[in-house]
Amino acid sequence: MISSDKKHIAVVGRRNTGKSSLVNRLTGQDLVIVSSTPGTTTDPVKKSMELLPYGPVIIIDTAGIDDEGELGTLRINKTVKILSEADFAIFVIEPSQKLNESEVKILDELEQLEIPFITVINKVELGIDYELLLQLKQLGLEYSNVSCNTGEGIYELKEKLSVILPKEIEPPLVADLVKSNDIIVLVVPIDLGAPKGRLIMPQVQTLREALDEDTIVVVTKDKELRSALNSLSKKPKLVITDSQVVMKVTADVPDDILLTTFSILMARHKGDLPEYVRGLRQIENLQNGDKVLIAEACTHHAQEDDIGTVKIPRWLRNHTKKELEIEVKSGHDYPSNLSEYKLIIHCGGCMLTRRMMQTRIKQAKYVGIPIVNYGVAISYMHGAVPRALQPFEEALVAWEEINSEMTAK
Ligand SMILES: Nc1nc2c(ncn2[C@@H]2O[C@H](COP(=O)(O)OP(=O)(O)OP(=O)(O)O)[C@@H](O)[C@H]2O)c(=O)[nH]1
Ligand code: SF4
Ligand SMILES: [Mg+2]
Repeated sequence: MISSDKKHIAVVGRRNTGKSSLVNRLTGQDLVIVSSTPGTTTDPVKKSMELLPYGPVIIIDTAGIDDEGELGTLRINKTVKILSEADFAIFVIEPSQKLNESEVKILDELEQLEIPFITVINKVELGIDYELLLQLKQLGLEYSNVSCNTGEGIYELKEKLSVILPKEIEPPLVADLVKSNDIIVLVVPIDLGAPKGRLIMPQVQTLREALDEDTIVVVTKDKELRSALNSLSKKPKLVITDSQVVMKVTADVPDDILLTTFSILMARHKGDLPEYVRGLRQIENLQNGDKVLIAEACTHHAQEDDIGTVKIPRWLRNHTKKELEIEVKSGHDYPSNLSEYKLIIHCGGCMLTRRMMQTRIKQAKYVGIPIVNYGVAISYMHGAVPRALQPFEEALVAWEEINSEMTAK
């Protein structure tokens, strides 16, 4: 399991409540620094751990949400950012006093971001304040009692976490599209832009998932695709290609064989495929002078370096025949002027968790900017839509919706 597939658990709370102590207790190791000085943890610290009986998770220690001064505000912002990308939160509080303003604020934040969480009263060997219990009851908050000093309640907390951690199954890449003994053909062009000596993550993950389903996987370059297809004794169930050669592959694969791209598989796995399909409508609405954002979620794009900076801008200009202002931004955050753009073309997000990708889609929706991803946009601009969407009912419905609107214009 790669780290972007593991659930991310953020440990949040006021300074000095014992967040770092709890991370050490949960991981069973002294991984992070604990001290009686408030503000010891300044930057989020991520640790991978096996939370038995749940499975592997990433646990994130954060800075206190009541940190002070200019630096403190920066740290709080970082904590909120971590929170927005977490799948679950552990809210650690002191036993001796009621929740203060910053704690009530973080509860609001959790609610707004729709992050499931558990409240943990630490240092319970010191005794719990009755007023606090009353307040938690009024807020309707359930809680667990622990003492990181004595170890009391830690085992029970782990057990509880295993039960309540989100088990929502992410949409698979291919598992639901195939069955045992089906033949699956993966088209992997090895050109100058391909990374040396290896395949990229979406290809490897798809291959693994297809093998797990007991399918027969044929991997070929685009150049050998025709002879690969001719050499098969039975019709393949599905052909999955790199987006960049989708036009050639569409021509080479007979119409009665299902075809899609790795990027479209990834769009469903991490993102929101129908939302991306609906975003295609905006490509046709772009006007001279419009700003388009090409968003890459990390700085190392494993595919061809120029896909975002050169190829997509070229294809988009050719397709729209408009003078567009196209900007490429890499990194974890969108630019602050997001609302100035008319369209976001997002990378596959292979290094992001589903939650992170969903947050980025939500941010785009919040400012009302249509979003598509590389794979869907590339297939569309190469005339491979709706063909490459055929395996996905919900994407076809979205396509029908916008296609009838676009043709009615
Ligand atoms: N009495 C008691 N003290 C504890 C317990 N857990 C942690 N502490 C103490 O509380 C202090 C703060 O612990 P940390 O784990 O550093 O707390 P933190 O929330 O990470 O603090 P910051 O990083 O500064 O926000 C330390 O002196 C710990 O020894 C506990 O269960 N009981
Ligand atoms: S997260 Fe985006 S930019 Fe980073 S490697 Fe994956 S597809 Fe490329
Ligand atoms: Mg700490």
